[in-house]
Amino acid sequence: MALSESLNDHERNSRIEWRLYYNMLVTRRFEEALLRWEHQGKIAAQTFPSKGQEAVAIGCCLALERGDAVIPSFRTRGAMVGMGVSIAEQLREFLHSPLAAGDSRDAPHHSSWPERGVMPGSTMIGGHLAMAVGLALAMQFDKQPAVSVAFFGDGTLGSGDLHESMHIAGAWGLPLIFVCENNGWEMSTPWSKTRKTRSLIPYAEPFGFAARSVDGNDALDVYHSMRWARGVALSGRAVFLDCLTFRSGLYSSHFGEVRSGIEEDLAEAERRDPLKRMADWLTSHGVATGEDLEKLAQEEDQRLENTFSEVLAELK
Ligand SMILES: Cc1ncc(C[n+]2csc(CCOP(=O)(O)OP(=O)(O)O)c2C)c(N)n1
Ligand SMILES: [Mg+2]
Repeated sequence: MALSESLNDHERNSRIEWRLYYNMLVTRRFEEALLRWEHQGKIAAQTFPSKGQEAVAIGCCLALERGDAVIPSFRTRGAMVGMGVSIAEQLREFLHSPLAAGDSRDAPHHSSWPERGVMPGSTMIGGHLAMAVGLALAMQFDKQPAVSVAFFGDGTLGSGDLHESMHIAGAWGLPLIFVCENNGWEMSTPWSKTRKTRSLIPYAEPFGFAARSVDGNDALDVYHSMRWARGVALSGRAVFLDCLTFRSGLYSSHFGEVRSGIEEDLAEAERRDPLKRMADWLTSHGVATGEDLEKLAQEEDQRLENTFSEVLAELK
């Protein structure tokens, strides 16, 4: 008998490694479906695929606790998934269902579910960071055992909002965690054209942030780093997690790929793919077989199509 057969569903579903894998899978298949549906003319809003970067959002959000709040970047779809917002709820935003949160007036990549800890983002790069600082200040005032988390891409370094936000959060020791989705690109501009170091830690530490370099393609490293960050932030020091990763997909479904000479980087990203690595962990530790994972992906695709039909029916 394969080891995986000796684990019942409850034992498997309660394992953090399984939950990390499953949430990353949902994020990837959902974004692939969004691209497909857009090409088929079934939805109109654009998608900013996080392919290759899913471990950052999922590893962080699964490490959080009730009462914590996150503000996703325009590319952090996984934060919505990881905070427990269902696919139906997210699809309602794309399809303008009458049941959509906030009347679906927001772009679907900035939709929010405050009661679930998902706060509205901003299309202005860096525009959400001061709001995350404000949330952290409110948590500190109210003596809540909670943290405020903001995700942003490394292209945000050029935004004054990042520096102003780090300045005040560092000085006041707010329960704030900044998570950089450091993929080395700012749209189609490589990092070396816009800053001195690939890492953003040298920019964060002088503001008083505790900082850690994270393998953003390793969901377990991200998860444990966020557990550490949460403890530090609650003890009175803001934290910067510099998650090194690579964007394997397009900038967005409306904006074609113009990064030339990235073939080797793409091949390396494929080898270090976060889902593949977590799948290897699960199979090598006897938590699942390759067939289990294949079946799971097929079921997930079917569930997505069913959910699309259900949400579409709400419009009639
Ligand atoms: C204030 C502001 N300036 C410029 C833009 C246009 N813009 C959209 S995304 C982006 C760069 C994003 O870089 P990064 O956050 O690293 O995202 P990546 O493409 O790597 O995921 C820019 C300049 C914007 N949205 N807001
Ligand atoms: Mg980037």
